[in-house]
Amino acid sequence: MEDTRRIVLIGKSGSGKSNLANTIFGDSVFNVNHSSDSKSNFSQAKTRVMNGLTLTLIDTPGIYNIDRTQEEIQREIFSCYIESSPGPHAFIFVLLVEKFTEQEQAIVDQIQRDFGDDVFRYTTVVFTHGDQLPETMKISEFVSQSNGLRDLVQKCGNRCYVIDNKYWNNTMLNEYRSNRFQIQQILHSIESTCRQNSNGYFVNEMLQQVEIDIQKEQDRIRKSGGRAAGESRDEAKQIVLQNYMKRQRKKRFLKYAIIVSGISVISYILMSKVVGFFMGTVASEGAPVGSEVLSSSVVEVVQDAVAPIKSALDYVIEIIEAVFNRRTRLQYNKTDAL
Ligand SMILES: Nc1nc2c(ncn2[C@@H]2O[C@H](COP(=O)(O)OP(=O)(O)OP(=O)(O)O)[C@@H](O)[C@H]2O)c(=O)[nH]1
Ligand SMILES: [Mg+2]
Repeated sequence: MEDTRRIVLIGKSGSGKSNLANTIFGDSVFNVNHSSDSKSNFSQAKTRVMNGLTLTLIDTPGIYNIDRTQEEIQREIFSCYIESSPGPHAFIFVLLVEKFTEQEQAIVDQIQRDFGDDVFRYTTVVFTHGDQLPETMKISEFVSQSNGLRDLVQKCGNRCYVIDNKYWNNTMLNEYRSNRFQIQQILHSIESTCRQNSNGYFVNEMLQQVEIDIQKEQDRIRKSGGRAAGESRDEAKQIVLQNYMKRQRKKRFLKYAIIVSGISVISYILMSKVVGFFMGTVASEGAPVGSEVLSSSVVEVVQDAVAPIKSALDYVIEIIEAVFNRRTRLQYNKTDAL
């Protein structure tokens, strides 16, 4: 049986992921300077040996913050894949003991879309801010009070636990309200999830491709520099991430270039149409027209000119994006030997 476990902590910013990772390790390993502007952050992985098990925790930045663009989300998921490659054994979905709102539901739906339907078979739900839980209440009772939470926890095989990173570190009186007890339960639950999944880890097409890329890069580094396996893998991960960002930058540049050229073409055609209209009016009538007639005619000319140009440009952009996406995929399949 493999004695390594890779566990990804996921959830919105401020839910307590980094603190939970530190509570699990019993040490301040992850940076907990939570900031709403963690846009430049990538996933971070740290490894410790616990009870004979090599445990790697992957702390993600707030991937699903509402201010994230699709591009940022994709980049952060990619960095999470790199750190958890060849695939995580478990996900911990971190939520606060508070009302489960539409925002939380949207995050659950987005996780399913981004990682695939299978993700909940590998997920354990952990609530932070356990101090907010009424004194005599267990977390299962709290969950049962909300349809959204109940559905989520059911999808996750009823695996749900509660901790409090701030107040439950040294509690001796109440076993349930103690991090020590809850963390043990969480780790047991993750072990049984692994057994249920035949000791395998979560994998999807993207993760498979990321692992192939890392290994190719690692081979290249080893051949060129004779570095140790661990070192070359870390370096390979960095290079694969940089290559991904380069591709993203190229894609963004192309998109802006198309938009700017489109606007320039539209402006040019509009200007020539308007100038042509004035020249024609003056030539045929030999005198200036009334302002009302003039303004409605100009609007019509503009509408007539813009409609076909706009659809033509939409069509061109679609074709270019399709070609570009195909090229990027092909490039990606070639695993970027840059
Ligand atoms: N009272 C209490 N405060 C907590 C708990 N967990 C986290 N906090 C506080 O909540 C804030 C955010 O915690 P983080 O662990 O940085 O949250 P995060 O999910 O890693 O946030 P990002 O890194 O921005 O995604 C910090 O000020 C913590 O001190 C908890 O269980 N109880
Ligand atoms: Mg954090």
